[in-house]
Amino acid sequence: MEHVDVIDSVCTYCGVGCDISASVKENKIIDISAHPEGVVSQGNLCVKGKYGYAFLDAHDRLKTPRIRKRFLEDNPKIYDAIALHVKPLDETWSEVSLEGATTAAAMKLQEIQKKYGSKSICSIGGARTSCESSYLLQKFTRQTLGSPHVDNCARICHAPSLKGMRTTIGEGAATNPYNDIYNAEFMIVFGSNTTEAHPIIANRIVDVAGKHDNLAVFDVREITLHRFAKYKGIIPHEANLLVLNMMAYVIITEELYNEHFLADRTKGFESFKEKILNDPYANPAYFEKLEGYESLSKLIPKVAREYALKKSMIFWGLGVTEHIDGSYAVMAITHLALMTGNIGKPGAGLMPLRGQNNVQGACDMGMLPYYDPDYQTPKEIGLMTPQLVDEMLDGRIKAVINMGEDLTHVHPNSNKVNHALDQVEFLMVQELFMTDIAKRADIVIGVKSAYEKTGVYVNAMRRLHLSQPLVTSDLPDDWEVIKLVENKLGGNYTYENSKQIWDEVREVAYRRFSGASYNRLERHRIRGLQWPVHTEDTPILHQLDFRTEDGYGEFHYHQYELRGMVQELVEKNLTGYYLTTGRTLAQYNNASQTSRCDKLHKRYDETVLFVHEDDAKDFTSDRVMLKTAFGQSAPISIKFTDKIKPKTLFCTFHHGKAGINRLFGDRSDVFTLTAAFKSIKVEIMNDEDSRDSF
Ligand SMILES: Nc1nc2c(c(=O)[nH]1)N[C@H]1C(S)=C(S)[C@@H](COP(=O)(O)OP(=O)(O)OC[C@H]3O[C@@H](n4cnc5c(=O)[nH]c(N)nc54)[C@H](O)[C@@H]3O)O[C@H]1N2
Ligand SMILES: Nc1nc2c(c(=O)[nH]1)N[C@H]1C(S)=C(S)[C@@H](COP(=O)(O)OP(=O)(O)OC[C@H]3O[C@@H](n4cnc5c(=O)[nH]c(N)nc54)[C@H](O)[C@@H]3O)O[C@H]1N2
Ligand code: SF4
Ligand SMILES: [Mo]
Repeated sequence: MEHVDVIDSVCTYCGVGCDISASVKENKIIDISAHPEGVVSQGNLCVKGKYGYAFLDAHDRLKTPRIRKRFLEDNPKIYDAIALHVKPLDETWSEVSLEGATTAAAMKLQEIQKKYGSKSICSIGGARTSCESSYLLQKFTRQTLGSPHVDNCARICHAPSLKGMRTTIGEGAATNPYNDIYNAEFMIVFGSNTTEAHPIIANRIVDVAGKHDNLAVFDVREITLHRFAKYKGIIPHEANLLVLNMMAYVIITEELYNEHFLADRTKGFESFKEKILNDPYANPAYFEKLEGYESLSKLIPKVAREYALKKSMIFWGLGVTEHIDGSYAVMAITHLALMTGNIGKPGAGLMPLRGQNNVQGACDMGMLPYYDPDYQTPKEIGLMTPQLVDEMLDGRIKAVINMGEDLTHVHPNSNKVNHALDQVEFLMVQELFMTDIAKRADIVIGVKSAYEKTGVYVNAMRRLHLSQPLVTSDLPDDWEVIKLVENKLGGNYTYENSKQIWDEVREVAYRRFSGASYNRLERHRIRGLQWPVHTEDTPILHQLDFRTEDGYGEFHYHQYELRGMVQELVEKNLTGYYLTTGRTLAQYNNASQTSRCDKLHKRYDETVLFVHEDDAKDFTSDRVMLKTAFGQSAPISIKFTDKIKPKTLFCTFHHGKAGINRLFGDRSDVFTLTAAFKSIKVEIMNDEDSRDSF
């Protein structure tokens, strides 16, 4: 019988961080299933965990580094230096050895640094790779290149959760373990399509809601979780802060708050109370004026009451963060927990459902312009990605290092991002595939995926997982590429493996990671360790004090600002269509990995626009193009449904071909510049030609 190895590791996709067991034969994965004792997966994986490994052997996997021919022509000195390493590939690209690629990168970075200064260079990415690689990229950028400009994908994702939670309770991470769902008496899910985006967490929520009928769901459309909810909230676009302040209003006017908790653990409540009571939008009766949403005026108080009187958890997603008031809405969520004492104990707490396998880790590692590792203040604060894009347009950013973030596909205002990248002199991309951004690069270096390397990943409940290789690969790890470039810039990195980098992380970021040695992570692979990890780990945060300077939780009131759909509804003038964008189960973000796994791709191989049946009259062709002042999508097909409200539309952004992100401008969260991907008014352009062709 041929030998099959069974290797335990962690799923490479979403922030749930499921524990997997892979069966491997002759260096090929033949099966992935849930680890039988998996604390996170609990014996189940979603389709991405189960079938999402075929990308490893995709025929177009980036195996050899590439260098743009045009770049070689424009940089004859560099060409001379690496000529022996270069082999023409096609019209656009030459293949080059790793040695040659990193020499070219180092020479170009040095040239740009000399000519335009250190701050003309930036690094973006790192939420899909290991902590070790994220850590090293920010260290290299800050220390070796001397630029403060580092950022990661949290920018367009949960950066408002970090901001909102740091401001009110001093720590921007989930407070409790997923299994506390079983200890909760009441749950609110706000703007998170949990069954699609965090399915193995959703399993728990559905389980408990089925038994105890204790779930409230707020979304702008009907999602699967609504089926299991006692309170089925469907709210207008961009009304989160409105609804959340209303919940605070109910808790205050009905005196449902926890006086002891407020007195012992918080400050600023009296002034917050005063402001909420004088807030013209905070009375839930406001919804009586909004046609189609009247029932919310009764539903919101009911939810507020149960939340306040029970041991409750709140889960949220991008439906909260990807708006202009995302950070404020997160503060409004934490206010609810502070008022009711639903934090710092089992079965309660605040659960921002972070997205990528290591976006929590990338932030912890300091891949943010305003935080060094361990959320320390950096010597100099750098710019956020949207500001960097503006700097590229203005000619001040000249070089971009990109480690797995498909900027031109997933950031808003794709036309603008593309123009900005036209202006830079050097773009280097570390990737698994020739993604949209990789196609624009001067140098592209194929790297190991998570299933081919060792490293630490931090999931959405702060759980560290030491991922180990399922198969071997000759490709470099991300950190090895950085090390090579650093050495060629005259540096002194001597790391020989990821463990050596991690040991440095444990010293630099000791507040969270000092006790999390590889050895311990290995020994506790099943149970897992949640940061901060010292002698013990910390499954529940804030039990004694908040992590603000003086330990008190703080209130930061902000009034809802009338705009968009709510304004049109209140003025009885709802015109045009509001689009919201999001996810589907089988595809993952830019789909670079999932679209290369047949079993996943065939479940969702093109972008579909969901339209309410009553709006059919405006959709006269089989496909439509969407248009805004910033750009136009490709023609996309339509599906009529009663799951969304009239005049609202929903589609995904996974397939770059559809060009959905051309529609978005620079509208973004006031603090973190997180794109307002969750609501944009669009024009519909029927594609009359499409009737014949499809
Ligand atoms: N299958 C799959 N899973 C994923 C990903 C993936 O691409 N595919 N990506 C991962 C990543 S990076 C992330 S960040 C997470 C994201 O996970 P989620 O946060 O669940 O992501 P979305 O589907 O983008 O949006 C969530 C919901 O917000 C709702 N919404 C839109 N506007 C509003 C609003 O104004 N108010 C409210 N209350 N709701 C609103 C949408 O209708 C949608 O149902 O998923 C992770 N998991
Ligand atoms: N319209 C709209 N746009 C959105 C969103 C939305 O809701 N609506 N959501 C936004 C959100 S929340 C996010 S997080 C972004 C996600 O967008 P991206 O960050 O671009 O997507 P990912 O698929 O998470 O990862 C990016 C790339 O990392 C590569 N990769 C995987 N593993 C590794 C590795 O180990 N090393 C390296 N170097 N590369 C690797 C993958 O091949 C992939 O191309 O999209 C955003 N864009
Ligand atoms: S829920 Fe997330 S971590 Fe778990 S198997 Fe699915 S994609 Fe992987
Ligand atoms: Mo995300």
